[in-house]
Amino acid sequence: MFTRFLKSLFFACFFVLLVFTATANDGYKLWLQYAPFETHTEAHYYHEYLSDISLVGQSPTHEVISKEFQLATEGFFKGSLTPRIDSSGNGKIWVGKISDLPVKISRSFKDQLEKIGDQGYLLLYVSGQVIVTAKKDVGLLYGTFALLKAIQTRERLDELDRLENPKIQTRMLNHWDNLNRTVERGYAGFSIWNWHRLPNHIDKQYIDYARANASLGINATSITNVNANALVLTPIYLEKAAAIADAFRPYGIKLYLTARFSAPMELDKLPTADPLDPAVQAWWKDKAKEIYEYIPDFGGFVVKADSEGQPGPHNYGRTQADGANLLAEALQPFGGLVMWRAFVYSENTPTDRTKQAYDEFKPLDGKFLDNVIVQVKNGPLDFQPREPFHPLFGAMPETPLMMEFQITKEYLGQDTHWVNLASLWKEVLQADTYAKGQGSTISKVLDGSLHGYKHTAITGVANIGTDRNWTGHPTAQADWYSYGRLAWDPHTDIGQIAEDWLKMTFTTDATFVSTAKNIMLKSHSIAVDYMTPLGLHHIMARSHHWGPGPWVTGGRRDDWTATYYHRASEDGIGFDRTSAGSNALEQYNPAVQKQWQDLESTSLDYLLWFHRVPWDKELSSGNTLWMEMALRYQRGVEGARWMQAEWDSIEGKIDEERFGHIRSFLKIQVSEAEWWRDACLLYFQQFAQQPLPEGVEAPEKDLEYYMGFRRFFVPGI
Ligand code: BDP
Repeated sequence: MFTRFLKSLFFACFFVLLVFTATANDGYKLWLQYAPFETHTEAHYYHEYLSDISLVGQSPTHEVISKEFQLATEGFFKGSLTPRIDSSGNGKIWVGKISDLPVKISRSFKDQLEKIGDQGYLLLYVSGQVIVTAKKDVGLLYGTFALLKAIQTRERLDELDRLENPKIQTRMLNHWDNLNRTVERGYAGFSIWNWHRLPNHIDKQYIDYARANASLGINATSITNVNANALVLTPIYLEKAAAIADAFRPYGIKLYLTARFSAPMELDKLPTADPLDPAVQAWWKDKAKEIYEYIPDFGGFVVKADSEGQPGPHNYGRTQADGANLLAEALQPFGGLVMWRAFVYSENTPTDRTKQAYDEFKPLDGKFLDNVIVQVKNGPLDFQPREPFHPLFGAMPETPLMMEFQITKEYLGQDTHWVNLASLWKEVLQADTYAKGQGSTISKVLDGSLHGYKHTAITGVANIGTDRNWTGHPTAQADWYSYGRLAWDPHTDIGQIAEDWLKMTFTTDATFVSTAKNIMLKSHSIAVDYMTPLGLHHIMARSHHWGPGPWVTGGRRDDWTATYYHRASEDGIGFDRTSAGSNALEQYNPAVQKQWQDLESTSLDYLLWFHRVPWDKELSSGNTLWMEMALRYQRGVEGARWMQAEWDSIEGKIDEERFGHIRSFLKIQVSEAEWWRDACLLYFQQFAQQPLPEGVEAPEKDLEYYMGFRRFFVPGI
């Protein structure tokens, strides 16, 4: 009786507290808000579990788990509940390794338990207890986050029965962060790695970064720019890197560094960096040994070589395999991996740039040591708003390939546009390479099931910086989140991901969730429409890539201009990549070629990527090319306005701070969408020589204005 009274008093106080607490939210807590329950029923229901937790076993990861439960409970109950966490084994929530499970459970659930891999976990409701179990500590951590997610998204706990193993072994972030804390293509402030204060100061942000990643199962991070500085391989920096690695270890995150190919020359004055030179080989072996003395579980190297001015094996007439194997041999005794990027293209534009990586790597299939993974961008050019998938994904059965996605939005509106990248990634992951007949999707290449790769991995170029909310645009947190979920399982439904993210980050309010989810799922095609419809690509402003620049031409190299890619003239527009043109199409499986070789049947989404098309050509939509282009640009602008109106319609459902932040960015997005439409249509109209079709708004300014538009200090370069 008395306990019931105390309990009621507790909930009464809890809700009074809730009502009188300010709701300002700067977004720092990401999707780990652990926001207070919104109804009595919810609070009652979860209270029973969260007040009584058994955590069996001891390790640094167990400590992390215990802290996370405390943090979550504090959030859910506004600090009015401190969970009892003991090791008695009687808690309503029971967390512990399989080896610690009571015999009764391990016997009854033997089959399920045997299916749990090294990084997997099982969430199970048995006889009044929620069991979180795993083979290894890291699985317990992932399982704990999965349970907390179930609570955040208001799942019933007495129905839990979820066995999860990640589909891809290494799920990574690549930071393009320089040692001076600038971030290449970073739009959310400076680098979070404060090298100057390391190794002695471990910033709280590193820990929160590790928590956020662990909550998604991200288990690797490369913290330095691919345009690498050899200094990071010197003792001064290795000591600092080791401090970060120590901080991340309990969260199951391994540290990688980028390796500059010419490091032996720069750091120790060797006369060459030739991969076949014995002194160079010895240098890398010593260097690897030294690194492992600092970081015993060092993940390995990420390498950009022979690309955009970075040194590499080409400097010595050697192949990419020679280069990768040099580093792989050095790391091999310690179990390290080399992630060798396929983003290699010549300084002189000898052929269509989109063909060069395939030409270079395909003949090397099977020639890499078995601790090398070749890291391939999703498309053959460079993270454009929409590209066909990279042909290498259908061509390397003997060499493990990993995916490189770009989470930062270099070409997609940077920090101020709301573009849900999961849609773009899903398009790529589902694409069929036909490498082993129909159904040979990129997901299956990546998860190793298609070719039986020994190593499987995926990476995303991080969008994280020192901005209080980590990612600049509050909705760019969703890209980090979605990337992590797809890395864990590339087959995950992106609608579900969006829904989970919204509920965990903002509120479970049904109207809010369905409206915002709808915006998210449409946002990518809207951005493609107002930036690069119909397969247009690389028409952004020079160098910083912010805003339109279809007129960009001349300069040091052709394949860094817009005119090289769109080739607009009075006869038409588009890059012919069929056999009549650069024949890049030939790098795909014949079944894929079939989809794109014929102008008439090519999806309009890729039309100008593969074909050169006269302005008056009537397309499958019934419109001429010019009309279709103009209407798509217009549709994109209307889409952005629609996003704005939809967002306005859910005002009041979440805190004013994040609502207002997104609202102001949507205003920028709409005006930049108009800018894109007007600039591109005015520019292309010179060649099409036709009026704008009905329904397309007249541009506000003339072409000269857009071409002369001046920008200062655009971030990210
Ligand atoms: C391009 C970026 C450049 C990167 C390069 C890369 O513009 O800053 O260094 O990719 O991936 O998209 O190496």
